[in-house]
Amino acid sequence: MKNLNFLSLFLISFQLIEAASKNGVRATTNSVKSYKNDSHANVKLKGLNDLMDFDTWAKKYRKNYKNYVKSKKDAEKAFKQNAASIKAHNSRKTETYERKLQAHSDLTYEEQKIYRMGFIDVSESENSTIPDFSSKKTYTKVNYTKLFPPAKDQGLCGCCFIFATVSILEYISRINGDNDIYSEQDLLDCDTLDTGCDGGWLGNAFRYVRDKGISNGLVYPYEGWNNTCRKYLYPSIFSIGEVCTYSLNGNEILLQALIDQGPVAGAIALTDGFTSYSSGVFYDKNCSSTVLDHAITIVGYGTDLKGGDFWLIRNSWGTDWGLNGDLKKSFQ
Ligand SMILES: *[C@@H]1O[C@H](CO)[C@@H](O)[C@H](O)[C@H]1NC(C)=O
Ligand SMILES: *[C@@H]1O[C@H](CO)[C@@H](O)[C@H](O)[C@H]1NC(C)=O
Ligand SMILES: *[C@@H]1O[C@H](CO)[C@@H](O)[C@H](O)[C@H]1NC(C)=O
Ligand SMILES: *[C@@H]1O[C@H](CO)[C@@H](O)[C@H](O)[C@H]1NC(C)=O
Ligand SMILES: CC(=O)N[C@H]1CO[C@H](CO)[C@@H](O)[C@@H]1O
Repeated sequence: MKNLNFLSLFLISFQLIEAASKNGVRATTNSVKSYKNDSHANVKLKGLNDLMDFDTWAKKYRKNYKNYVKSKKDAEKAFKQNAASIKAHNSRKTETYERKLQAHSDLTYEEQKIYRMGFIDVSESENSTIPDFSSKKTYTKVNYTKLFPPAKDQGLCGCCFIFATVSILEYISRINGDNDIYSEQDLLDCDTLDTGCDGGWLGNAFRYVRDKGISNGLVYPYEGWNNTCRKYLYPSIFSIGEVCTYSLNGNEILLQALIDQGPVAGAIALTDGFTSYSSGVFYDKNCSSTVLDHAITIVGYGTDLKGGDFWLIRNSWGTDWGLNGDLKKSFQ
């Protein structure tokens, strides 16, 4: 079993949330976020646009409303509202990003918040003195995506914090030349510091890996709901040493962390626009608070002619979402 002696977990605060969603956010941490039969989560289709009607869309994503979180009628209603909102957004010349229909366009924004996020912000920052990023290197852009496997899909289970954690471990594996895939299901089933599909904290997930290690994702694959722990069947193949948590607030410190340290596990607030992001630089003027509810990985940054400076965000909603699973988020 490989053991890394030191791992810094950087947590950042993105100011990105709809004012209207503030009250709803916390409530979701107590609700059931798992659904056992998300057969649609891994459908991968490219080139879908926002002009499909419901039946065409449902067929393309192989939707089956016999065993789903809502009825077909309610799904169609939500779909139509989403499609209208996407169309209106995409027709506005002032927007710096485009939206599209996605595999979960039959969920309302409120339902997306129940089933698709799951970051519980315990506002812990054990290690308050941020390391001295003294390299003083500067680059106009950084893009670590080649050092990650393709974006994975959490399905209808609020365990984004596990995917963000595992993505950092898989990055470490790639810089070590191992190309391992690690098991989100291991943490989902066995990390009792967190609450599986009901959400959790990045720091706890990293601590689980420190204490118990993590299994091979190819032999203990993702199922999308909290099942019984089968760690005894699938022993750990990797673990980490020390876990440190820091809050990186501000663009400068995050830039330097990305250059000196590599990708950063963090969290953002989920907005309606985010759920249907397609391309361009995501900027949501409704964002005002520091309430965070969705864990992601910051895998780079760059500058776009139209949208300006952006962070490159790796999400855990599959490769069909966004830019092959990524989003460019404005520095603003
Ligand atoms: C999941 O859905 C499939 C197809 O609709 C169905 O055959 C299966 O019984 C469902 N499983 C559960 C656990 O509901
Ligand atoms: C981070 O904080 C933990 C808990 O207080 C401590 O054990 C650890 O030594 C600290 N690490 C660093 C690098 O400061
Ligand atoms: C990052 O790199 C990947 C793989 O090399 C590439 O496909 C992607 O377009 C890049 N993203 C950005 C924002 O530059
Ligand atoms: C921003 O908030 C306003 C008022 O709550 C709402 O009407 C609008 O749709 C929101 N914009 C986006 C992009 O979600
Ligand atoms: C991570 C997590 O929440 N695991 C739970 C999954 O469900 C079992 C059985 O209900 C719990 O014991 C685990 O704590």
